[in-house]
Amino acid sequence: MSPSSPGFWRSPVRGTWFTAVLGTVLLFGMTLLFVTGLLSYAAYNPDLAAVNDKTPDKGLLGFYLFDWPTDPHWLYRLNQGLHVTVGIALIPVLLAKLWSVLPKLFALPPVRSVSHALERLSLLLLVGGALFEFATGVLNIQLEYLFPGSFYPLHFYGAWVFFGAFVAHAALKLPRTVRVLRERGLREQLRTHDRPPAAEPTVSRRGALGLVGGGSLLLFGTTAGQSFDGWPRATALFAPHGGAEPGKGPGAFQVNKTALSVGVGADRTGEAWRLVVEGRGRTVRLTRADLLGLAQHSADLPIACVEGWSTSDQAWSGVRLRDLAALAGYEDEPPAVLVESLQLRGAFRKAALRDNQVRDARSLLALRVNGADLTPDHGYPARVIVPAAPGVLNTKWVTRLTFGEL
Ligand SMILES: Nc1nc2c(c(=O)[nH]1)N[C@H]1C(S)=C(S)[C@@H](COP(=O)(O)O)O[C@H]1N2
Ligand SMILES: [Mo]
Repeated sequence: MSPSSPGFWRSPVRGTWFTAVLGTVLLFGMTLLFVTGLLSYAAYNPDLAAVNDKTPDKGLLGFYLFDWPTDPHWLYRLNQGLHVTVGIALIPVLLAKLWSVLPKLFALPPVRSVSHALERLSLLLLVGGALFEFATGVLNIQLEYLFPGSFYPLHFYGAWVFFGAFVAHAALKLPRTVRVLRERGLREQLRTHDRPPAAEPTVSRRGALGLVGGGSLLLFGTTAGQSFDGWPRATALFAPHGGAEPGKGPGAFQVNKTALSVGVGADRTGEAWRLVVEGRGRTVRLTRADLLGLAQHSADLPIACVEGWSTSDQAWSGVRLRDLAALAGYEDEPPAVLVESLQLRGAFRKAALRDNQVRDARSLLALRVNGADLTPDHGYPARVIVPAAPGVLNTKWVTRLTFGEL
């Protein structure tokens, strides 16, 4: 028997009701992923294109971009925690949904009419787009940037292709979905089948939904902990950095890239280190002692990575970015800034911050955290920390700040 004959697909669990339930979950879930994904992209200051984003020709697809705010200070932490945790938890739902409609892939004739051909093409974009987005997303968080530079454009364009097809698909299927779900109640459905079983079912509908829901919950429960400190982090088995709190002491919170792994050695962060601040025709060079001699301010802010993990608020202290802008000749209305690290290899050596971020009194060039000097891994001698910004904009091992239009 071939897959194109109906008898080949024997599971009585398949059917419009099972598909409709999973489709409804995905309707809300995928919409949340799309929205939080676009917000995450906006948070990256992609319009400061020279540095932060090299996505070619976003053009119209960048229509929603706005100046990412600095309040509330946990905004990116929440956004990205949702994006990654919900994304991972939806994997079993997506797979079950595809399984439930699999026979349609083999239906003959492959194309019945022009409109049928168009529908199949849209399904190709829908399914291909969904698998592509989940694959690139999971690879990016688990392999710590398999493709650092290219992940953003891939995931960004993939999202638009997927979502276009998703909207069309949802609009087409919504009336039927609503009808199927209204027809009979959940309890009854869990007991019955759409058609007489061709074989003894290996799993009941209740069992099938339980499997999908249980899988989802398991992934949720082993991922969500990465957005919290203390014991919940120990439950984050699927998090890229595992569930471990890195050591003890003031600097014992999650580290993205260690100093060693990107070749930042003590030879370049010791006495020889200087911070160069450039602005309106002025260049100022400062030692760490000079910086400690300037007015010190503190701010309680988290690190929230695009990978979804985050720390709770840490007590940072150092010099306000806007005070450094003033040193460079921008006494009032500080402009955007280009931040450069002394790091020689690897990604994230530079980042651009927008003027609203520079102006915020909590945006610091931090020298200390939790009452002690920064550890080498957290960016000693000096690092940027900005409220509500993605972790990637909080450049470590800073050596140069260039204020001005970007
Ligand atoms: N120079 C430099 N700064 C960097 C990075 C880096 O790799 N190099 N990683 C960024 C990313 S992606 C994150 S999430 C934060 C992590 O900061 P932490 O390691 O202190 O927690 O640092 C950011 N600053
Ligand atoms: Mo990050």
